[in-house]
Amino acid sequence: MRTLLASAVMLLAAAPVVSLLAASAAGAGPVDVTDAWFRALPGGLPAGGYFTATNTTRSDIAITGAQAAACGMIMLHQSKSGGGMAGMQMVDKVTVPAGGSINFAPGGYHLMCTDPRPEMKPGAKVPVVLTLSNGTGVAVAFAVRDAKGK
Ligand SMILES: [Cu+2]
Repeated sequence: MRTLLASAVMLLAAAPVVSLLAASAAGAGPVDVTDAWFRALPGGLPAGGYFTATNTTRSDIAITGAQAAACGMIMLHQSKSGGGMAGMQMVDKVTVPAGGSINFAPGGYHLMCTDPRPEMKPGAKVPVVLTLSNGTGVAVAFAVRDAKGK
């Protein structure tokens, strides 16, 4: 049984690369994304994106980027020493360990959505595709909250 399961996992890992257009729905892919939200700020300021990513496979998978029509540009960022624009840096990738999860949260890793479009307003949902190191993407609907995170 154990061997069968391992074989199934191997087969899944060897599945053909899925294009971003066919990105898997949240909850169905190698990386599950939950509690996804943006903090929308007034005045065209960048919106921070937060979520929890869980790797359901036996191999490390990295989040390598994101695409979102609601953002002029969207990047992976990491806050240093508690936050503020000056305390952030771009990162190339964030590894989600095999069978583990990682939090994108205020003060740590986050998506940085610059030049947010009008649809980035509290109460709305905006689609994001997270790109993964295995060549697939995860489509996630991010809830938009206000500056207080509500
Ligand atoms: Cu940032």
